[in-house]
Amino acid sequence: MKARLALFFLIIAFTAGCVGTRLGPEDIVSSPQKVGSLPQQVEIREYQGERLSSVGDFRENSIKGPQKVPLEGYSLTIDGLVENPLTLTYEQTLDTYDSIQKIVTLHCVEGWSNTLLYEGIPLSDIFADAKVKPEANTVIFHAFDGYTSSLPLDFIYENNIILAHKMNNITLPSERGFPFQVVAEDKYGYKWVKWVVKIELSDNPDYKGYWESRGYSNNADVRA
Ligand SMILES: Nc1nc2c(c(=O)[nH]1)N[C@H]1C(S)=C(S)[C@@H](COP(=O)(O)O)O[C@H]1N2
Ligand SMILES: [Mo]
Repeated sequence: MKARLALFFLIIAFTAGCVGTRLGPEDIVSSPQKVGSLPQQVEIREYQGERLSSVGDFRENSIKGPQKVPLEGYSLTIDGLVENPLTLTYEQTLDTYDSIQKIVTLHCVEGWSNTLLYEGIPLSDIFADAKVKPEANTVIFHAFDGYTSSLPLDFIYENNIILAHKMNNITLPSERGFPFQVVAEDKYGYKWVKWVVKIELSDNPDYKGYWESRGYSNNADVRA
């Protein structure tokens, strides 16, 4: 009898442990959909014959842990070296700009990587509206958790870098950067800023973001 009771508690503890440490797909798929009245979304794991990683496959190691950005009061700001600074709500951003899809792999410096279908707005479309000044050459992304990172403006144009709002066909889960994440393809994960609140056009190519100022390369090219 005592042994049975012990086994019972062992199972409970084990189950609780699993739930506590691992994010189940249910948590992820259901959380951001409360925003507005979006229809139920289902994560895809395959696209045009290619297997995709899951939104739950990422290691969560953000500098201040996962952020829950409230849409109430949220705005995306584009400022710095622009003639026409922009302040857009989440809805305005999605209504104003068309999105494109890309399958892209994120490589973290820790050695893991994930390949997903990202959907987002080409930054060049937003920059066209903001009227980037000719002296701008660097784009600094500011996040809700105080994190920053930057990319060369030319790199963004040449690779048609997007600001993602969906991954694997579902709205970005809060852990993964809702409402917006930079999809800095071919650059290490620390350039993929999550929870973007401000995009600043700058003329300082030596700007150093959070990890860059702690010794990581500002170039961040993933070695092929
Ligand atoms: N705002 C913000 N964005 C961030 C980070 C962060 O700490 N804060 N971490 C970066 C790093 S190091 C990686 S590898 C990618 C993916 O991190 P994740 O696995 O925690 O989602 O997000 C990047 N974007
Ligand atoms: Mo990372």
